[in-house]
Amino acid sequence: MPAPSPADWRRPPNQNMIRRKESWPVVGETEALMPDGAWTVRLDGCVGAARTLTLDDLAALPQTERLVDIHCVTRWSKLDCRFEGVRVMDLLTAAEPAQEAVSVRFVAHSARKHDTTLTLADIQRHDPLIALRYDGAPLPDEHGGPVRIVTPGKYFYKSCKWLGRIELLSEHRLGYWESVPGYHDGADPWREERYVTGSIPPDLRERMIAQRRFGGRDLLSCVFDGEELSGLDAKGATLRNTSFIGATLKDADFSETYLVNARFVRADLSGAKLNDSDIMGVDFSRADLRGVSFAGAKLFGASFYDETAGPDSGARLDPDADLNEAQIDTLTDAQAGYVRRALGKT
Ligand SMILES: Nc1nc2c(c(=O)[nH]1)N[C@H]1C(S)=C(S)[C@@H](COP(=O)(O)O)O[C@H]1N2
Ligand SMILES: [Mo]
Repeated sequence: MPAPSPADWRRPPNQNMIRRKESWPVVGETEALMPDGAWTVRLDGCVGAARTLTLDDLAALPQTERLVDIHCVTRWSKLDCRFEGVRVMDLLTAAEPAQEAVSVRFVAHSARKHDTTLTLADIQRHDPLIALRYDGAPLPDEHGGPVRIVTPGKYFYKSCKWLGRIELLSEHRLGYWESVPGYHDGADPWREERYVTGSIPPDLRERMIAQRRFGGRDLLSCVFDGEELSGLDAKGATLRNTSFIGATLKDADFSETYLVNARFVRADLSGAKLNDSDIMGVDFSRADLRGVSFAGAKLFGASFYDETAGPDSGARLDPDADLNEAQIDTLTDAQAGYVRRALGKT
């Protein structure tokens, strides 16, 4: 057996690798809410020495450079991202955390005052960075500039963009993604701690299957494996991490549907509409995708075959499917290669 390449042993389960030079997608909020006046980071809560730091204050503190492997919950990873900034640990030490402090809340200068939390134990273990620079240049605005958190060893939702406040808490709390859509608070990519288990009342699930209408529902981690759902109307629904393994979904309407991390393994999607859907990280291996329309779909990190099982596990694609070159380009090399061959483009 050949030795695994570094990229293989550094790839957590079910993550797809982005090419090294490639930029990474903007996930979640796309812009900061600029504060009136200068950008500041407030450090307060259960600390002896609360303070407000300007960007100049942060830049004047000792800077640490770190190569971080980014693992997004939507199944893409990017290795060796070079961030520079101030260690959260250094700031906390100077702020004299109180005895009762157990957790740290990072809050953004953003429209929804986005937040995420890490326990002090996780801070010590993962040593997050208050990043001011990426790849030798100021952090780009859309990726959290001028200043964001970068937490190595956790899914990227534990890395708050546009940092405005660091609050020490005497009781651990859940952040936005962890409490609203149900992302896993552990966020360990090696244990695939992506989502908490979702559930819907069984009678509602039966009704949804019988009527084949999901309306505008917002569901997490639901399982529809093997169900007969031909002609399903799921237009505009939010279906995070849904399992449709082996389901019959002929002519289903998934247009404008949020389907991140859905599993369509062995599903029959022939004739389905995926127009303008968000299908990042979706698994289409062994699915029937003949006649599917993909116009406007976002498919960063999606899989069309199982790389462990080989190309025989690939999805069936029409040579005239409307997957365009820009979309195929957002896949990893291996996945893009499979799709191009299946579409007869090589
Ligand atoms: N302020 C803020 N920070 C955030 C988010 C957000 O919506 N708002 N999303 C998180 C998620 S889910 C991810 S994957 C990363 C995405 O960072 P990127 O846009 O630089 O890829 O930011 C995290 N930090
Ligand atoms: Mo994310």
